[in-house]
Amino acid sequence: MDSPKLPRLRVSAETGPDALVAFIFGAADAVPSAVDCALLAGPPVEAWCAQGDHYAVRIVEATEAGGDIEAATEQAYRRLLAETRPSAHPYLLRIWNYFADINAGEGDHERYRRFCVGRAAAVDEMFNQVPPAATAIGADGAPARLQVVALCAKAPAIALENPRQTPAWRYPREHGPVSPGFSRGAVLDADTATPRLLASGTASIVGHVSRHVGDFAAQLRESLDNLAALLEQGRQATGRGFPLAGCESLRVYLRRPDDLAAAQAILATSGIDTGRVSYLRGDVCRRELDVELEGVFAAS
Ligand code: 3EB
Repeated sequence: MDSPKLPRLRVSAETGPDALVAFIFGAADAVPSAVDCALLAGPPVEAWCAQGDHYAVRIVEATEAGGDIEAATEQAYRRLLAETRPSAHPYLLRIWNYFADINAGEGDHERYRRFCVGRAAAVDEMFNQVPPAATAIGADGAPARLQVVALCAKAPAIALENPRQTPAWRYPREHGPVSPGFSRGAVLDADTATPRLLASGTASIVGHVSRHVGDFAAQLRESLDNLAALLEQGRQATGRGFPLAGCESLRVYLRRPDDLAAAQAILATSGIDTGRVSYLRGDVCRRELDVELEGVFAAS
């Protein structure tokens, strides 16, 4: 879908006493680092404070030569690691990946699966030991542009898995030649008064199987159930509760903009403050799935 008039997601990071990681939906032409994902509805600013100079946001973009998403991904991740590891913020906690036509190509040639191969080829042992929380979404920007946004830190986060879901790094062969390298979530600042749980892209997958194919509402409800189970894991790992009501921001990626009203109706009864929800046009990396959630949750 081409939607040049819709605002785009912008990422900015500031450090200092009021340290802030801010994701701002702004006009694409005004913002060089705008993410190629159109905002369909919701607040134009997503911002959450992070501790002092503990965090840094790094943005890497790569251009696909001849449509080779695997090579572009490997190049982007090599650059990301080369910049991140020797820096003052060597730990990768959370990564957002955006590129076009994520579901194009058949079988192991599907572009998302090639992306997974390129990522796996570039990352190091430190990455694989505790894979970052992540999102990988098909966006509507330049056809040959891969955008990788990484939240980096001075220390590791607590990585979370979801008991309702097979760890992505253990997905069986049927989902691609290389298992995706990401964790289901990460808890930041666990030892402070204000921990935050970052949920990875969360879809209608139970075990490793896509559920409710063709039923948007059921997919969204299943995704919310997965999110609730992840938040419970955060509580068990830290002793702090992470209720849905503590949601500071939720992104809902919709394959079809026509599903917006149905999504809003379901989110209205979820316990999440609807004023915190942004709806974005994006393709889930499994073609049979129509919706994916991700979010930031404060401890109660
Ligand atoms: C899934 O659960 C859905 O490859 O980095 C979600 C979040 C998904 C991150 C990634 C993929 C990624 O398998 C897809």
